[in-house]
Amino acid sequence: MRILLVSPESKVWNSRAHLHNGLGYLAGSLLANGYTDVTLHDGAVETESLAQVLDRAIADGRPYDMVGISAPTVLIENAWAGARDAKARGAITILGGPHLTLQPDESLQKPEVDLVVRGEGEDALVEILHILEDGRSVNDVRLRNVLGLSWRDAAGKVMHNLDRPLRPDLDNIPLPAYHLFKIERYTNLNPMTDGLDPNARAYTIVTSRGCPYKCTYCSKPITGDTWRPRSVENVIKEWRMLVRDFHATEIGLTDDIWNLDLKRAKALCRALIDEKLNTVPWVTIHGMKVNHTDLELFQLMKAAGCKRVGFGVENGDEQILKKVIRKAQTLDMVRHAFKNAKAAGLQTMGFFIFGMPYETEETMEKTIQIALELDPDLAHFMIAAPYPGTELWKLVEKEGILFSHNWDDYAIQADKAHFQIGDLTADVVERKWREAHRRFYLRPSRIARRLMMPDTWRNLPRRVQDVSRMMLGARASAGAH
Ligand code: B12
Ligand code: SF4
Repeated sequence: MRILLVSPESKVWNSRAHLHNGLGYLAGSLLANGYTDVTLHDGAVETESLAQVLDRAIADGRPYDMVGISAPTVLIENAWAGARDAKARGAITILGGPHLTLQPDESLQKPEVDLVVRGEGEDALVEILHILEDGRSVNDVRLRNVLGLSWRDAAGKVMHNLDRPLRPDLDNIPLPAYHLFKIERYTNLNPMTDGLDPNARAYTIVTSRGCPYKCTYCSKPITGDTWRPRSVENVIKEWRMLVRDFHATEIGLTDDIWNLDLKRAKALCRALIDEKLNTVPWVTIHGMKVNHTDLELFQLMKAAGCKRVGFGVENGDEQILKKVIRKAQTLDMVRHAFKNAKAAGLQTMGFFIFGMPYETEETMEKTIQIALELDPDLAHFMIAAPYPGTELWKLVEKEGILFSHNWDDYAIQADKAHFQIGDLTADVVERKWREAHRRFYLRPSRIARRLMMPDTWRNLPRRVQDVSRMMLGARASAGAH
């Protein structure tokens, strides 16, 4: 069976060319189960369109039998377009990923989508292919045994099988098949700070899945509320592969919360030092949770090669943090973590959200103030985006007005507010968001620091675009969706 796994091309601003860990895992499981003819198409780095790839396969007399497409909410329209291309060329189409897990029905209304996988897909995909490879149809009754699958029966009725339980034994999942990616094309983890070297090899790793916290804006449809760590040995095995086999020059941790268990986090750092893997710098991509840190952890991270840590600060108002975001952390905990990380010699990054429900101009001003006070090397200011399934989504549905029903408008790093609740208008949220960028980045000390960085000059056109978009409110011509 010829299989093509696809991540659609993204038009979301600031999207980076990160390895798609999920597709890597799916491919790893397929290979381990005897499906050896697997190709990966990551729209973020490809030069050919999906249609061109499919046409070339047909012209070569080796068409793809199955095309599996991955989609978070913002990419679902692109995923449907990809499914249309694949279906028109005779392939079976299977969609999976965060958005499909949240809204499986919507995609099964589309004739171009044959099957939808909800939740983690490694086992489900293998089970489906076992059934389909006998030449059976996508309506075969045996599909009802595949947990987490949504499908149509022979009469066309949409069926949702029971959910697949989260796999507790992550160590037993085959390692991601990164050799199938165009691995040399992943050159930066963060376009605002990295990407200095066009020949860099910047890869990501997931050391645990899930998070027990319940921040109201956070969408965790795949990894869930139960924290499932990989053993330190198993993580080191993959880390070694990234460094020794794929020559990584930078590594990013993309766990929901890699430091939930402080003891394990420290053990991982010690193992990186012992294994001499600390020569390759690494960063935390998703914010660390401040209340599971101490000075020793940051010191060990530094010794283990860590270059930069990110923290979810979110808001400068204690009440919004506690009652609206339910972040389970106080501003003093945030201050403490920043202080320790800086003392250990790490660069810092902060994530801040504007326009959560019940915010006012004053609470957003407090967010700007805390950003200025913490003074991270990099501040990511984002506008609240409600994703289906989150508490924020439910609240907006109940009490607010949603401005757009187009899924491709659901980017967090967009420059437009997505909803209004109460008196706080979109204009005020967008104005404070732009003001945050201006007041944070246009301080003389910042400008001086920025001008010293070589990438400022190397990427000048992009920098000018970013400045006009974030600080003046002008739509960037490229990248904005
Ligand atoms: C790393 C990461 C990124 C990276 C790379 C994303 C990527 N290409 O994988 C970057 C920084 C580029 C990124 C960008 C964005 N991200 Co992001 N990201 C993550 C993060 C932290 C980890 C992803 C990961 O590796 N998961 C682990 C792997 C194993 O899971 P997976 O990829 O989902 O794949 C599994 C299943 O989904 C399923 N599956 C997936 N695809 C398919 C396909 C088929 C055919 C099948 C059968 C199964 C299947 O099987 C896989 C294996 O189990 C997640 C949080 C999370 N924990 O998932 C957020 C997350 C996916 N991102 C999110 C968001 C909002 C964004 C942005 C929109 C932010 C923005 N700019 O506004 C952009 C979207 C741009 C884009 N092109 O995707 C949300 C998505 C919410 C939603 N409802 O869609 C998440 C869940 C974070 C959150 N908690 O809110 N992101
Ligand atoms: S934002 Fe981070 S800490 Fe909060 S629920 Fe999501 S993953 Fe967990």
